[in-house]
Amino acid sequence: MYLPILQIHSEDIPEYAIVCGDPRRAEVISRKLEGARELAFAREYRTFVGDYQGVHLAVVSHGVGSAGAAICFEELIRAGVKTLIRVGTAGSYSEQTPAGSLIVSTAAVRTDGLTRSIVPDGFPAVADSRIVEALDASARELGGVVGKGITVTVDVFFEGALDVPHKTYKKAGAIGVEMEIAALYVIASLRGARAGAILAVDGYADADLAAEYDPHTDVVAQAVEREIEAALRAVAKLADQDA
Ligand code: R1X
Repeated sequence: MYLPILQIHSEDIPEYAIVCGDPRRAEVISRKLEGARELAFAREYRTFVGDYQGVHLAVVSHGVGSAGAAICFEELIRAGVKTLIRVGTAGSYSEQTPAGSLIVSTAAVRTDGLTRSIVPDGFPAVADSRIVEALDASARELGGVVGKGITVTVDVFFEGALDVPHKTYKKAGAIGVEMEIAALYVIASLRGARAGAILAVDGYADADLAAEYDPHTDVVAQAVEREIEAALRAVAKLADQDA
């Protein structure tokens, strides 16, 4: 089967995939694989395949925002992917997870427009528990601060006339915010796949904690390195369980 947006063929796509927003990050991740091969680079969607500890997997970029990322998730699942792990960045709501920490997302608050258009209100966006466990264990093996909990998926990066109610989400127990996980978890549920996500914190989203936003620091780069390693180890653990 040909997937026209990603411009890939299902025959080339394995059951495991790591997805990330940034096409350049997909290339960085692919360099950790044995026999890595780029299959396509169409719009923001860049697809590699290769092996990690004997497990064949795809690494694919999905761009920024739920609507565009949803196309990537849908086509990957149509191509035969059954396990999707998002490796991304997030703003934190908590001083327990400052810039440079990792967050494993157990569920996402659906404030995005995409999932509102495909499932009813109240339908949950939840990670697969075995993926959460594998990501959490792998992240802890690597050291550094690791938080685990509910994240919020928003469509808004720069606020307009309306406020994004970060304080309310924080009060309700969410620990971070990003822009694609709700789409990932809902689409995985709809299409019978499993999904999880690990995020490198690049600053505080909470206005009371936030300094100037600078995601290009050493501490964030190191966290991105750790989350990539954690996601790859999680894929190896899951493949081992599946064998
Ligand atoms: O998910 C968010 C989005 O893809 C996190 O980083 C991007 C915006 O900077």
